[in-house]
Amino acid sequence: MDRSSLLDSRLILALDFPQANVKDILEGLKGLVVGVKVGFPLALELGWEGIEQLISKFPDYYWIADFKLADIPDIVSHILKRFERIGFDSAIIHLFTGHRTYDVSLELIGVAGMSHPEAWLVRENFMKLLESASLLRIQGIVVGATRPEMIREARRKLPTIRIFSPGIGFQGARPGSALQAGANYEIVGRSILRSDDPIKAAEEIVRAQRGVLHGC
Ligand code: O7M
Repeated sequence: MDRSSLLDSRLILALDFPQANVKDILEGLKGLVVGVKVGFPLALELGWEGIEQLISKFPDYYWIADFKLADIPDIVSHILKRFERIGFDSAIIHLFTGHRTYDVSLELIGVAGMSHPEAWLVRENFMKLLESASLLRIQGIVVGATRPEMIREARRKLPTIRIFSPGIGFQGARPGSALQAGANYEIVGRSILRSDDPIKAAEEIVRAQRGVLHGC
């Protein structure tokens, strides 16, 4: 993503919980955050039109539709095309449903590893999910930052895929640690949005990331 080098940031904001000042926050984070991930909590609150308006007001962000799609290919394909029209740049899909190339310009990101301790079934099938990602020829995968050994394994198996890692801050992983293990982006929600000063919280994360990437 060009925006990432432009900002010298690998931070993706998980805009999970609707808050009144969401537009001010997005305005304030423009120089720090590469992309914004939205999912059901925000969609249920704002509706699809609300999300579409938000995307059109902040077109510079890399917008990720996180609805973790896992249906038959024709349905997934239909939803992806609709996401494209809403203005999303990418969408998150599950990888256990099989392989199919989708005729969309949206980038696809598959869930390969999850950050929460209860995700044992995902962990046990991690290698197969990586294989599924490879067969699908998708652009990115999600691997939890709380499992740096899984990030390292994913990086070894899929050297060119983009790795998105959630689990920083609130879930325990240190900012920059996923990048250190080989991820490309760190997804952060509550540590920024629940902070008294979201801009400062994001600045601190980006500073830690730069420390890892540039050794400063
Ligand atoms: O920083 P947090 O913990 O407030 O938010 C983390 C975000 O990452 C939140 O939006 C979760 O839905 C998401 N996430 C995980 O926390 N763990 C995972 O394993 C996967 C995801 C995710 O984004 O999947 C696409």
